[in-house]
Parts: sequence; structure tokens; C-alpha cells
Amino acid sequence: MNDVVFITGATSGFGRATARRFAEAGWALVLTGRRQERLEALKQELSAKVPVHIATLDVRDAEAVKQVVAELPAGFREVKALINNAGLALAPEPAQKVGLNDWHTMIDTNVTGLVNVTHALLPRLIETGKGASIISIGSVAGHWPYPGGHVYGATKAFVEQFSYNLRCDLLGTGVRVTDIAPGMAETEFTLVRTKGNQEASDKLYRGTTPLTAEDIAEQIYYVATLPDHININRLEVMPTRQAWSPFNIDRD
Ligand code: NDP
Ligand code: 8X3
Repeated sequence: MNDVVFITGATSGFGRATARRFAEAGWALVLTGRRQERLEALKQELSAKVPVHIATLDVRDAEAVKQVVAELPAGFREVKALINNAGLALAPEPAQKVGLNDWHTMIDTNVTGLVNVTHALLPRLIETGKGASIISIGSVAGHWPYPGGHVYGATKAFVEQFSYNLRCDLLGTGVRVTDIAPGMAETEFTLVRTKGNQEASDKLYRGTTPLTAEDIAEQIYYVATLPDHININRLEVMPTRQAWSPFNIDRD
């Protein structure tokens, strides 16, 4: 029987690379996301290697999440790793210039969506027990403030604290919990953040060496396959060519 990984946001970036990484290692895949055609393409690509189940899913919809979990077919029900990856940033402008809808979308996806999926899968993960993992994708933005980070960074701070608190409650179940916090990585993330501005996205990554989706997929796979008795609480990963800046000072 293959181990089963359940991935949210498998249609792009980290999620898609993670699907490929786990497929390489022989895990059965539950792949979710809103863009069905991308899920189908990924299923077509990977199902020669491993069993693949796809489900079109908006993580913000708690009822839909429950249904997808309840309807997992045989062979995909004993979930060993949940990868809470679906998420987004919007509106890199200063807080005072951002529409309230954009704030709500980030909270609904990165916080409410993540807890919807975690809540629905917790019983399955506890049933799996020893060696099971909940791996949530936080961000350096959840720990370190920067201009334009406003609600995005705050949603990722939630991911960190929620992960630690889950660990407290899951002690004794064998289920591990990790917050993986990447820095700058080239995916569709900036295209989404800038609402489709390809030039702005290209500009951010030009002339430097960002992380790749495959780099993060490798970290996720590493955390999920450590010996059962090891729990990485938080793993912050930056490109070598990214670091902090000095404080900004408002002067006369
Ligand atoms: P991408 O935009 O490439 O991928 C985001 C994924 O999230 C897509 O598969 C998208 O699928 C899915 N998603 C977004 N909203 C929803 C929703 N409502 N329901 C279900 N799925 C959704 O970006 P990344 O791969 O970079 O981002 C993955 C995660 O990593 C996010 O949580 C992001 O915040 C985090 N992160 C990214 C960093 C970076 O620099 N790239 C750094 C640190 C953290 P679909 O649109 O098909 O639903
Ligand atoms: C996204 C990475 O560096 O834009 O979480 O905050 S960064």
C-alpha cells in the first residue's frame, strides 16, 4: 500500500512540485486546487507512476472541504501527510491603499482555508498516527515585518502559532506538525500578488537567484520522511541572496 499525501494548491508552484517529488518516491497523491484542467494535466503526468486522486476544491468552502475528505476513495483514505500549501498574497501596496476585499481574500484562504482542511483531516491523520505529518506553508513574512506585508504577513504568523498550538494538542498521537517558512521563491506567487502583472513578477526575480518550487518541495519531502520520532517545528528557508534590511527611519 502506498503512503498517501494530501496536497492543497497542487495546480502551481510549490504544490505542483511537491506532487512530483512525492510521486518520485512512490506516494499516492490526493491533489486539490481550483483549476481543474491543471489537476487533470498533473494526474495524466503522474498516474503512470503512482495512484492519483484529484478533487477540484476551493479551500475557503468548509462544506466542500468536508465532502472531498469524506469521499476519498479506497487507497487514498489513510492520509499520512497533509501539505497545507494553498495560499496567496495580494496587494503589495501600503495598508492604507489596499481594498478590504483583498485583506478578506488572504484571511479566507490562508487562515480559514487552512483550518478548514486541517480540521477535516485531523481524524484521518490521528488514525494514521505515528509518522503522520501536517506540514503547513508559512512564510518569512509571518515572522519578519516588511512594507506591504500587512495582512499577508499576519496570516502567515497565524500559520506559525497554529502549528505550535497543534503540536501541544497532538502530543501523544504520533502526528507531527511543521511550519515551513520560505523566503522569496519564483512561482506564480508574484503574478497573483500583482493581479497578473508579468513584468512586475519578472522584475522581482531578475538579476538574483530566488528559491525554486523544487527547492521547497525537497524540504517538504525531507520533513515528511524524517524518522517518526523527529518533529521539525519550524523550518525557515531563504535564498542565499536574500537577507534583512536596516530599520526604516522617518526623518524631517
Ligand atoms: P502559486 O501562486 O504558484 O500557487 C498557489 C497555489 O495555491 C495554487 O495551486 C492555487 O491553486 C492555490 N490556491 C490559491 N487560492 C486557493 C483557494 N482558495 N483554494 C484552493 N487553492 C488555492 O504560489 P506558491 O506556490 O508560491 O505558493 C504556495 C504557498 O507558498 C502559499 O501559501 C504562499 O503564501 C506560500 N509562500 C510562497 C512564497 C514565494 O515566494 N513564492 C514564499 C513563502 C510562502 P488554484 O488557483 O488552482 O486554486
Ligand atoms: C512570500 C515570500 O519574501 O515575499 O511569502 O515575503 S516574501
